[in-house]
Amino acid sequence: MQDFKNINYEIIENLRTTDFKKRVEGIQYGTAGFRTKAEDLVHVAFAMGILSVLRSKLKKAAVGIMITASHNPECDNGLKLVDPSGEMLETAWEKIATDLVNADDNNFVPTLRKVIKDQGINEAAPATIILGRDTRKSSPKLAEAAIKGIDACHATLKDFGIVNTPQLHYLVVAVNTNGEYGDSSLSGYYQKLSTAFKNIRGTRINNGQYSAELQLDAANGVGALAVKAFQEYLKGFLTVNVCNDGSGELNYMCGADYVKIQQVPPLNVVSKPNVRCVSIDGDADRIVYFYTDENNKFHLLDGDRIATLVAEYLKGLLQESQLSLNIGLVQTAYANGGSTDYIKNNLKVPVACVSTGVKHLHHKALEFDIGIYFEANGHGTIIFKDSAMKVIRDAAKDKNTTESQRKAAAKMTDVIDVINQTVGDALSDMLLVETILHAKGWNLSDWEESYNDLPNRQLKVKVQDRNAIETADAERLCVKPKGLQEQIDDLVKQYSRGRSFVRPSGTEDIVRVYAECENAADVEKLAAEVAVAVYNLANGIGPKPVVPSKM
Ligand code: 16G
Ligand code: ZN
Repeated sequence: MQDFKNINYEIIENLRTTDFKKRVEGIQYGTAGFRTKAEDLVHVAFAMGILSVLRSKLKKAAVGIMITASHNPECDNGLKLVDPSGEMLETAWEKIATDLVNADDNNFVPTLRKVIKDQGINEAAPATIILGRDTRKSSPKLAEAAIKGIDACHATLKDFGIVNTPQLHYLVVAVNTNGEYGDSSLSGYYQKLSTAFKNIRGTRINNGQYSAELQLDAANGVGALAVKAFQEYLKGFLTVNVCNDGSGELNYMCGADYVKIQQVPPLNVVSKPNVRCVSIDGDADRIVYFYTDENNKFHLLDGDRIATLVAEYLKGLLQESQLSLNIGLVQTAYANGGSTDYIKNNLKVPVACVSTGVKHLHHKALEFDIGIYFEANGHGTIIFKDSAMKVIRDAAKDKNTTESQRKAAAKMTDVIDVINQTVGDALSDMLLVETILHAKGWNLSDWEESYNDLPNRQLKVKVQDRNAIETADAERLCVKPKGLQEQIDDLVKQYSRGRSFVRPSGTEDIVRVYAECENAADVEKLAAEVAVAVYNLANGIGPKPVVPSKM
């Protein structure tokens, strides 16, 4: 029998008032957990170590802690908790986390006791924490602080050291399903995804316009390690040439976020025209594809493209296998209007729009038998209901159907195993896209031909208080400050296929502006005009009629 010792409040109080004193006020658990300057996070890490134990005791399952600040600069860091099913921390607990971290040092233990009482947590219950961190210089110190918190609660710690975000999510689910989802080790992760990929690829490595080689920009982040590990498993099936592999500055002019926002290739990708390139972000949960053509024009294939490619492919496999499972696609307001029109009019797949942030997309996607969700920034995955996976697996073995039906179902079972269903996973998504391009015999320009993106632009506006902006209808409508939505409507009206929305960032102290319209020359102007309207109204300068007539 294991001896479950209770939480040691004395040690906690002692540490909180010495090594892990509160450093800053008002830090918030946002869409990506806590994220700020690394030196301000040490006390946060300690508190999160403790809170993860409470969460684990409550849920009677392992909970994850990931230390990373994704695409932020090296000086930043962050912490997020991963729920037992691999999902983001439940929303109600974001406030609990925020309150605990911001409690005054001498009020920390009482706050902790209150959480335990309010949530009805059994202190004597066992707890297991899965810990992972990225390659930032500040990460070991934060991991150490979290471990101090975990140890003070006498929980079981499984420290996986350096991993990327999707690997940590995978490990949490693998542990909680006793290996049913996959072996709970990094080698289990590589093995599961690469075996399924190789099964589908078979012996024909190249096909039509598709060649099994690509360039990968790893943002100088933790993802580079996973790519290198994958190279071994994929030998002979896919050649991945890595640049920005950690030898340069993290996220500096490289990575998926940079490439998507700036719409330019990253530093150090030296490739011939029309070569297939991908950029992943600093913690490997986002991916975009791109290439530069013979006229040196840059082409981006983002999360919207991946979602449509996958939707079409899975729809085809369902038709071939004659399984009546429903597929749905989930996007955010950032999805290009071109992609949404294509999904509705050509793919004829139901499409939903939700607020930014993985938890919103993930929850909505759970409503479908097969839910495909992607943010335009390249974060996304595909989730299959347990019942849908059973139907597919049974169909692969069903002797009463035709061989082609069985084959399509069998292919889908491998597709399921290529996918990291627990969260957006850049490398799993890459293997899936490579599978589909290979099946179709496509290069990137073939893929790009399915629909045209509308020219688009994103801007950041610094205002006194970004919370002056409030939105509704999945962030497509601005309800505060008064009059701003009317101004946006007036501006948008002047541009063919114009659309624009604004929202306060959840990760930076700014307001984001998105604009798209038919004409590339106009989109900068539309974005700038909306940005001016935001600046004026959010700072209380206005309402000012910034409605310049279009020339
Ligand atoms: C976080 C979100 C990401 C979202 C981004 C928006 C998670 C795990 N990550 O990185 O999905 O796109 O925030 O950032 O939910 P913003 O609020 O600064 O625009
Ligand atoms: Zn990320």
